[in-house]
Amino acid sequence: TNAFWDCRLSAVPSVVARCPRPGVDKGPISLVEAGLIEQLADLGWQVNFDGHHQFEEVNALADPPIGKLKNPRLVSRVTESVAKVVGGHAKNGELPVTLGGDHSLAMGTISGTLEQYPDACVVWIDAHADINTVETTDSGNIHGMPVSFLLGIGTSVPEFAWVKPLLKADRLVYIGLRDVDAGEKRILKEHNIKAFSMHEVDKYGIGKVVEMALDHVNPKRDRPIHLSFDVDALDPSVAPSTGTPVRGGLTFREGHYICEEIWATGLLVALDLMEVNPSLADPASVQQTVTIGCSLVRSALGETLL
Ligand code: Z70
Ligand code: MN
Ligand code: MN
Ligand code: MN
Repeated sequence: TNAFWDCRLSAVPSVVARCPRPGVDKGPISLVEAGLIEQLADLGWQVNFDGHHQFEEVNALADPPIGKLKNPRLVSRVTESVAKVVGGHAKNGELPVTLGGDHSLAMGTISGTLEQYPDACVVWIDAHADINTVETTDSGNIHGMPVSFLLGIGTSVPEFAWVKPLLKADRLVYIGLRDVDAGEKRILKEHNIKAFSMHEVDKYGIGKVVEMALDHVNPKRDRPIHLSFDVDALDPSVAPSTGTPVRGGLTFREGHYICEEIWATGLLVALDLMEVNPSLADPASVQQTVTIGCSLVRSALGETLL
């Protein structure tokens, strides 16, 4: 899916939310409608919600593919604007929470974070590596490519010239991978990118995996952390309403454990919760996914079990 919703919360002291497509693709605004803002306020956050940001003028653009890339102008304009908004909130000392929507939005959110915190690291939770380049992409879906743009690998696309290659390969770590394209596997090896697939989660357990992941990107536990969480990292039985469900994913507790541990570092500076897509399932599945989306965000923002 290449629909865009970008519902943003910025917390510590404030939260903002936006949704670019009115009507049909309400998407992650469902988390806000389900009471996320009140839930965060109950956790003690001062929440600023600035309504839906609209991108109607971009949606109206003629946007033929550039090479294989689908909706390149739409994705570029929206993500660039997201980068500015997230960067602005980070600059104000707020913690931006972005609810998506297409994971290509992370090009914007991570650009915004790294602009303000150049030494930040990225913890990317996903079934997919989202690291295809113009050369390796089969689908042309830009949600399968944001990481390569942030790293500055592959042939650059003039339409995306605004994306600065601010992310270093050793400041990135993945957890949850299980659907990685052949070209992406090559890129991960070539750039020595640390990735914990579901195989490692099975082998070591989630506790050890999160510890090893943080030891890799944040050995002294002194770097700001951007957590980019794609709900499809969770098993489809846990979070069914997403564009590309892949079986064999994280359990409910494994997903929440990751969020709890990242929060416990005291280093979280930005959070994405992406690929929640309520248009793709029956009402009960949607409800389940939205509820879990809210509880993942709460866990990442300090909710504890005791
Ligand atoms: C595939 C591609 C992807 C999300 C699918 C899939 C990538 N590697 N990411 N769903 N969220 O199209 O590049
Ligand atoms: Mn998508
Ligand atoms: Mn993703
Ligand atoms: Mn994914």
